[in-house]
Amino acid sequence: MATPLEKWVEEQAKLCQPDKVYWCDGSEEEARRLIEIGMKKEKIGDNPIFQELNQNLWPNAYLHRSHPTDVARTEHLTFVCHPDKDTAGPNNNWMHPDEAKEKMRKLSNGCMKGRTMYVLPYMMGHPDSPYSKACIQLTDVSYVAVSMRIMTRMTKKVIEKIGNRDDFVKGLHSVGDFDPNKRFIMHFPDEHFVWSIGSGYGGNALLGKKCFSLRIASYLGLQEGWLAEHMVILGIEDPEGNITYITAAMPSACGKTNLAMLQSTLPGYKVWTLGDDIAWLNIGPDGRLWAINPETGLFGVAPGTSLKTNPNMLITLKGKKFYPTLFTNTALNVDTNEPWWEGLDTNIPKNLLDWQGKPWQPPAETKAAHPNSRFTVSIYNSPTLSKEFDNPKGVPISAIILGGRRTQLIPLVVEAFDWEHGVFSGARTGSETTAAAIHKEGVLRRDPMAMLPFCGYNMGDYFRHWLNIGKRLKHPPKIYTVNWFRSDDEGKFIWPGFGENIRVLKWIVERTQNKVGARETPLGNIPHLKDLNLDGLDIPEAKLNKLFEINPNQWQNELADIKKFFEQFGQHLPEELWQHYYNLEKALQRG
Ligand code: GTP
Ligand code: SPV
Ligand code: MN
Repeated sequence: MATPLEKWVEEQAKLCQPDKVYWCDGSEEEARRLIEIGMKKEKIGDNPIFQELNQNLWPNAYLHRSHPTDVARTEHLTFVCHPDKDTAGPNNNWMHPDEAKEKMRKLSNGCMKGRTMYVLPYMMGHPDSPYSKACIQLTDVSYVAVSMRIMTRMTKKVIEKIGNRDDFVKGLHSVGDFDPNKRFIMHFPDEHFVWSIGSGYGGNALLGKKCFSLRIASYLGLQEGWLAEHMVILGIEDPEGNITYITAAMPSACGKTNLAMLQSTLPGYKVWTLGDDIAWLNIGPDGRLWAINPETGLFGVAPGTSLKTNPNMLITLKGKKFYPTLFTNTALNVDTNEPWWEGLDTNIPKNLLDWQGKPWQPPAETKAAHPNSRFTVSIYNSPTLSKEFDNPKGVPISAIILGGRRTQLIPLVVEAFDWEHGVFSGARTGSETTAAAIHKEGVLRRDPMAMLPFCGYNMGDYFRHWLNIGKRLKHPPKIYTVNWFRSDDEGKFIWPGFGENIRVLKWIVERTQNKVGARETPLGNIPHLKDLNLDGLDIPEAKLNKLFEINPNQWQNELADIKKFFEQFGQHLPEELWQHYYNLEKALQRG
C-alpha cells in the first residue's frame, strides 16, 4: 500500500510530467552528484547551473548565475490563499484557494517535461525538538535541491518520520520557463502547502525558508500560541563568560547576518551565532521565551561582506566542514577563478566578468555583482557557531531588537518601556527598501517587526497575538529598536556599525541585568552617553547627539504615516496600539 506521501508525490508527478522522479537522501555524495549534473547537464538558457570556483582558495565553492530576471523575491507575485481575504489582511496579496489552485494547475501542467523531479525530505528545526516540522519539497532544478541540503536538515529519515501521516509540510516547486509573467508563489496555510512556479531564487524557491518557516508558520503560531519571526538569534558573551541570548528582527538586507556573526571590537566580548534569518519563539515551562532556528544554513547578501566588516563570514565561506558553498550572481575574477563583489576588497580585479558573465570594467552604470548577489553556506562552517545550536530546546531570550534602515529620524537605540510599548514600537517601525526584493530601492515603508512581506495573516491580528504572548510570559524579554543607518548631512552613516555594534549590544545586555541607567524620552529609554562604551571611536560629540536626536517637527510626517498604516487594519488593530500612538503624539508635543 502506498503511503500518503508516496501518493502525493505520484499525483504531483502526474501533473508536472518529469522524465523521472528521484528521492534525495541528503548525503554529501548525492550533493556531489547533483553539482556534477548542474555543471554538465542542467542549464539555464545556455549557461550551466553551476561553475566550479578555485577549489584551493574557496574549497567546495561553486558559482550559480540565475536567469537575468530572477534575482530577488517578487512580493507582487506572492499570495497567501486563506478562504477569506480578511484573514490575509491588507499586508498580503490574496487569492481564493480554489482560484489559485486552478491557475497553478494550468501553469504546472507538464512543467517538468524533460527534467527530473527531485523529492527533498527535510526537517525545519532539530529532529528531536518538540518545535520542529517534517517537510517535503518537490523541485525540478539541482540548484534548489543542493541549496536545500545546505539550508535545512535534509535526510531520508524524514520519510520514516512522516510514515503514514498526511499532515507533513508540502512544497511543490518548478522553475517553469522563468517567465516573470508566469511566476507565482502561492501559500495555502490551512494545508501547510506552498506552490511556487517560475523562479529559482531563494525566498521564492527554497520553500522551507520564508514560505513555510515564516508565512505559514506564523499562521500556525497564531493558532498554537507561538511566534515565527524574521529574526537572528545570538549569544553575547561578556568578559566574565556569561552568555546572554537575544533575537533581532531587521528587514531584508538590513544587517541580520552581520549581527549574527559580529566580531566584537570591545575586549572580552564575543558573539555566538545561532541563526541569521528566522527564529521560532515558544513560551517555555519556566515562563521565559525560548528561541530555535529552524534552518541550518546562511543565505547571505554578498556585497559589503569583507574581512573588515564581517571577517567571520569570510572564514565561514572558506570553511571545508560542509559540502558545498554556493555563490549566486556574484562577479567572477577570471584570472584566479574567484568570486568577487563590491566591497570585498578595494582592488578591482583586472579581468572581471559581471553577474551575467559579461566582461565588466569601471566606470560602469551597473555593479559587477548583482546588489542582491548571495552566498549559501552551512552554519556548521561558522567559527562563531554557538554550542547550543543543536540544543532541541533552543535558548532563553533576554532581549528582542526590532530594527529598521532609516537614514533620518530614528535613534541608534531605544528601549521600550515594557512589552506592550515594545509591540507598539515594533508595529510602527519603518524601513527603507533594499535590493532583496524587486521594487524601487530606498523607499520608506512601514515594516513592522521586519515581517511585512512574511506575515501569513492579517497584521492587525499579528499585533494582537504579540500582545497575548506578552501576557503569557512570566519573564518577558525587554524590547529595543535600533537603527545602524542614520546619516549625516553629507549622506554618510554616522555610526560605524558592524563590529562596533557590540557597544550597543553591551548596553542592552547591561540593561537586562539592571546594571545601567537610561534617559526617558517620548520614544522610550535611551542610553546616557557615559554608559555607552565609545572608547577608541572617533565620532564628534555633535554627531553623537545627532544619533540620538528626536526632532518633534520631523516627527509630524512620521506620525501621519504611522496613522495611515494603522488605519488600514480597521477593527483588527488592537486598541492598545492606538492608545500608545496618542501617547506618543502627546509626548512629542510636550517635547
Ligand atoms: P537578508 O538576508 O536579506 O534577510 O538580510 P540581512 O538582514 O541578513 O542583512 P545583511 O547582514 O546581509 O546586511 C545587508 C547589507 O547591510 C550588507 O551590504 C551589509 O554590508 C550592510 N550592513 C550590515 N550591517 C551593517 C551595519 O551595522 N552598518 C552599515 N552601515 N551597514 C551594514
Ligand atoms: C530576505 O530577503 O529576507 C532573505 C533572502 O533572507 S530570501 O531567502 O530570498 O528571503
Ligand atoms: Mn531575510
